[in-house]
Amino acid sequence: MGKFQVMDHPLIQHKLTIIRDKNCGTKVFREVVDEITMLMAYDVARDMPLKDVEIETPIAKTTVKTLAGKKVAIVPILRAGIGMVDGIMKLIPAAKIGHIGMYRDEKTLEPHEYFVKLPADIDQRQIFVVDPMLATGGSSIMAIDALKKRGATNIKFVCLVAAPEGVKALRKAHPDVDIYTAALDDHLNKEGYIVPGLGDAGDRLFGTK
Ligand code: U5P
Repeated sequence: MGKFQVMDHPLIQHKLTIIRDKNCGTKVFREVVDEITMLMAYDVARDMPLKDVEIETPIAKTTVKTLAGKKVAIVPILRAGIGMVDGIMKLIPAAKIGHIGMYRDEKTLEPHEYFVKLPADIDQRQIFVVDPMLATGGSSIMAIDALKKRGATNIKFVCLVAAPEGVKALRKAHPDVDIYTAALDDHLNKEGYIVPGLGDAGDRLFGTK
């Protein structure tokens, strides 16, 4: 079974409170999502494997560590996931970025895949799938289905706010996937929004409402 981790570092909790507030505007929302994602990425990357390299400091030759593992791909679920790409890129600048476009039918709440563009060697990469909200789990399950269909095996899912319903569904559908969230909220409402949540993450990031 994959990991399930609520990353409740005080800085993360504080910053999450800023963006939950309905009076937080688009500019601050975007900046703080970026900061939270960077803080999360630091710990999500904790189990990245290292290997020895020999280098020469100004003083002596020495054997030290460098990242050895699979190369990384960040895969945002469009459109809200885009807000979480830069925060990870700041720490792992060599990562490639894939995109998976999903939209949610507002009546049935069923997700639909409309766009998939991934690095050619996606099957070789450590993948961070990002979406700020894990609500019903429909989008993340389908995005991860799309990745596995193309050979991906090493997948972590990173979100800011999760509902218990979504965590349960994602773990059932993809038990091998590690899930990292900044907060585990109370429940989903009838419209599929997380309560208390932070509203529609895409609209708040891009100022579309
Ligand atoms: N979503 C929100 N806020 C919520 C619930 C869902 O923005 O409170 C959006 C997210 O953008 C995410 C998608 O991409 O819906 C996740 O929904 P689901 O497929 O997990 O239900």
